[in-house]
Amino acid sequence: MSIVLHHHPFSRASGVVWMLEEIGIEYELRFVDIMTGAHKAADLVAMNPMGKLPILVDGDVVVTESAAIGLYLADRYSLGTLAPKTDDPSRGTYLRWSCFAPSVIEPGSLAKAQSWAFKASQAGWGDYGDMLRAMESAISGGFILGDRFSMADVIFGGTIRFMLRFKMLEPTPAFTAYNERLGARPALQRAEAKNLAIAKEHGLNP
Ligand SMILES: N[C@@H](CCC(=O)N[C@@H](CS)C(=O)NCC(=O)O)C(=O)O
Repeated sequence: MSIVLHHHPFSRASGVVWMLEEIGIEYELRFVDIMTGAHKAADLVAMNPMGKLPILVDGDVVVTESAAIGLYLADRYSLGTLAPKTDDPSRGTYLRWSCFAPSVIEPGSLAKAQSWAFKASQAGWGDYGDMLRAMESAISGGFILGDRFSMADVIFGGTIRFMLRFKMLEPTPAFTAYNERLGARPALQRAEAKNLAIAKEHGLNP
């Protein structure tokens, strides 16, 4: 099997399992015990100098950064389906909101939760209220690309699901309805079952 995901069920690697299930290819999950620091082993740090999960290995290709992994998988294995083709005008919207999740939502939410002092005009994640309005605007058509589900929904939606679950985001009607649409994806349900089974196998309580 050429695709290997270095994985821990309580890490962002759990979201990559959803990506892989949406793509529908074979893959191997290799458990890395982040609780004991196994992700700092030399062979893993050689692949990801950040010493973090997830790490996806596809033959000779190593991809880290969850959003990059999703974009890579969709381009490589689902171009024209989960990723708009490069000449499809919807690709701009697809990339825009895929990048918004790690570059605005993640730091913006952390800044809010930890009361960081910063100038919204200087910080790339800007003002928290603006961020929330932007997020709601992105899903006003149903999915990021309207009625067409794409890998952008796994990336952006995965972040929203995580934040709702851990009460880092107010469950407005728009976010709640989007979360329900995502929750109906069979690939997400399979991924959650796999993550849960691996957690149980390793004696971890979700
Ligand atoms: N920007 C990275 C973040 C990766 C990350 O922070 N991973 C966490 C788990 S979710 C990790 O490996 N933490 C262990 C550590 O930093 O020692 C991504 O999106 O993949």
